[in-house]
Amino acid sequence: MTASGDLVADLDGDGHADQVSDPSRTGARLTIAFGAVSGHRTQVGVRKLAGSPGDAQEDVLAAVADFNRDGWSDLFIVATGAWRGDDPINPSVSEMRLGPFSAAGRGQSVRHLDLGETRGIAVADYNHDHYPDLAAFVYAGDGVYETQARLGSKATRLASDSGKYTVEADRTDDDTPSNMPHSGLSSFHPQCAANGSVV
Ligand SMILES: [Ca+2]
Ligand SMILES: [Ca+2]
Repeated sequence: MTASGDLVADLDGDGHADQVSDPSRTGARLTIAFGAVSGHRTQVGVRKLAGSPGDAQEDVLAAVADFNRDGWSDLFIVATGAWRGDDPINPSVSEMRLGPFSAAGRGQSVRHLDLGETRGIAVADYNHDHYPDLAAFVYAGDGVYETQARLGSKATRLASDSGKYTVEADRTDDDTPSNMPHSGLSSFHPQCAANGSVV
C-alpha cells in the first residue's frame, strides 16, 4: 500500500509487484500497472480488464481485493448500460474473477454475482473482521439508489445481500456518492514505500 492509497501486490502471479490505483474511488477510473516496480510496465484500465462484454456500456467498474481470502487479490468487474427509467437494468458483466488474474482481466475462475444496476463499487470492511467486503452503489428502481454491502467470504467468495448494511441514497450524479465507504484498501494492507517494500 502506498501513501496515496494505491495497492501494491503481485496480481498476475509473475513474481513482480503490480500497482492498483483508483482516483475515482468508485471503480470507474481504476487502473492497474502490471510490473510497475520491475520496469516492464503494462498499464490497463477498467475497459480493457472487462473485455468485449463491457464494450459500449455506460459504466464499467472494477475493484481489486482478496475477497475469498486465499492470498491472491481478485478482480471484480461490473459493466452496466445507460439508465433506462423506473426499472433497474441488469449489468452485461458482473463477475468475480479469482486471482491471480492477467492484464487482459482473465482469472483462475469466474463467478457471476448479481448486484443489480450498479453505478459505483468500492472495497470496504463492513463487519470489521479485517477482510475485504464489496460496497455497491446500485439503482434499486422507482428512483431509489442505495449502497449495499457484499461480505467477503472464504466459502462463498461474496455473500448475498443481507440488507443489514444497506443505506438508501438520493439520486446523485456525483462521482462518489456520499454514502459510499471510504476506507478502501488501507484497512487490509500495511502502508509501503513507493518501491513496494513494506515500511
Ligand atoms: Ca505481477
Ligand atoms: Ca483471492
